[in-house]
Amino acid sequence: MKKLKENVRLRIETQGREIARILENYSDTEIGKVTVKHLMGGMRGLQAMVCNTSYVDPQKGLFVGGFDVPAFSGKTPEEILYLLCTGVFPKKDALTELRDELAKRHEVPRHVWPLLRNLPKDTHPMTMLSMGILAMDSQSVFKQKYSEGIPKKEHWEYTLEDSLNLIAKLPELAAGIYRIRFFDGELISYAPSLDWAENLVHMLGIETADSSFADFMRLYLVLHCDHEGGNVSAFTARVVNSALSNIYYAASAGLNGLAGPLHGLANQECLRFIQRIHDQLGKSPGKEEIRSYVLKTLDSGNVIPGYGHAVLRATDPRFTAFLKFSGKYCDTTPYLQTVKDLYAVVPGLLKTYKGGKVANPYPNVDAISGTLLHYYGLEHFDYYTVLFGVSRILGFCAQNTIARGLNQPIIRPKSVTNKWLLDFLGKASKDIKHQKTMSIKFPRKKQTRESLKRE
Ligand code: HAX
Repeated sequence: MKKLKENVRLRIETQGREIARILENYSDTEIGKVTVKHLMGGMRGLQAMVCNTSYVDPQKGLFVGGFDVPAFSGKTPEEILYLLCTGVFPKKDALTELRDELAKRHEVPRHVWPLLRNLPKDTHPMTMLSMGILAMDSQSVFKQKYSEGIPKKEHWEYTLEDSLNLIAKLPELAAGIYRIRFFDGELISYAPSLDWAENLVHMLGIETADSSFADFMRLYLVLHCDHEGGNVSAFTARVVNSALSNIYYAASAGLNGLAGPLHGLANQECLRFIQRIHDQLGKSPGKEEIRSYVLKTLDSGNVIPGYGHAVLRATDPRFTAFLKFSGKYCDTTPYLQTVKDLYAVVPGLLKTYKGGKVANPYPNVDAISGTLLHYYGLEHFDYYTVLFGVSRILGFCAQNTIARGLNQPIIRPKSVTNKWLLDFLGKASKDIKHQKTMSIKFPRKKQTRESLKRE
């Protein structure tokens, strides 16, 4: 992995110089304000951290290394991993080197399988993925080297080493979970001639008539790779790794956040939602019937899965990329038709729902991804977030390798109590009253007695 490592080193050096320059000149410069709403509202919109692997523009969506979704969605997951880590796409020899590295490291340690097999049969596959990864922490090179006392400047090298080991094993681990959880537990062997995504498809062992399954899996694993630093899973992974917990701990923790229905689990929830529509309204409901169903769902106090976003304020370009893919391969299924009908109906309804309270009425990536997984024969909804997780670990690994290279400190924001806040606000409101009095006493413009009275 000489080339990847060299380019990661270059990126860390460049970013290190940028950070030094920023800190030297602007350490105490304010870039925004913190409001009470930020404190009470999940810090939504608060700019409080830096992440350079990717960026989400509220209108244009995800950018990875400066490339928007249409520009990077035709690439392979290996190319995206390289891009996330280095900021550039790999040349042919660097890509071959990375693929060979991943192939060399593909094997899941043996002790992981009995652990997964011994879990209750109804364990959620996300629990299995998180536990499988956590169990591999025994192989952490970072942990070993840290206990030997390596200098701080080498932390990133062993984080990268752990990251490649972890990423390489994900197809075998994720496919194994599928086989254990939903079939007879017999595992399918890794095929050295296949790439990362193809191997995952191969080891799942799903009989599908459609040869575009591997292409779809590549697209799926590319589109879910990263979504800047503040989302629940990436942020959790960053916080955990900032304590110098190794990447296995960090990835496992991040996945536990991804497993929530407001985050990664939404893709299984979306297909469930569509299935319920079909159960109640038949396989080809009209738009009016769908509209009533959506309204009923909203009235019952439930969210419409796959719609809304904390950052995006337009249709997620990842949704659009999947829609385009489906147009080429599988446009005619009833589920996809309902995805399209929901897209025609839901934004209009959410725009006015709760007096326009929904910040983003448009679909996110989850509104379609599960439907496509189902088309390719993945009928176990509970498994969908595992594939999301496999992809998102690319982002976790890149973000944390770079953070270690930049020696970023432990993350530890300060919390306050209600009492502190009430005292502070009481004092602030007195200050405001005081300032008002002062402005009356010393008006800037010449004012008449009448205008002062009005004020
Ligand atoms: N349906 C109904 N109501 C919705 C809604 C939706 N799809 N999206 C937001 N709202 C509601 C919120 O529940 C909130 O209501 P309350 O104040 O009564 O609690 C109000 O609109 C304002 O919320 P917001 O500011 O628009 O959204 P948030 O940033 O708080 O939350 C969520 C963003 C994605 C969690 C939210 O839109 C949601 O729950 N969507 C449905 C679930 C979903 O699709 N999740 C996947 C998101 C993408 C992702 O992370 N994938 O992993």
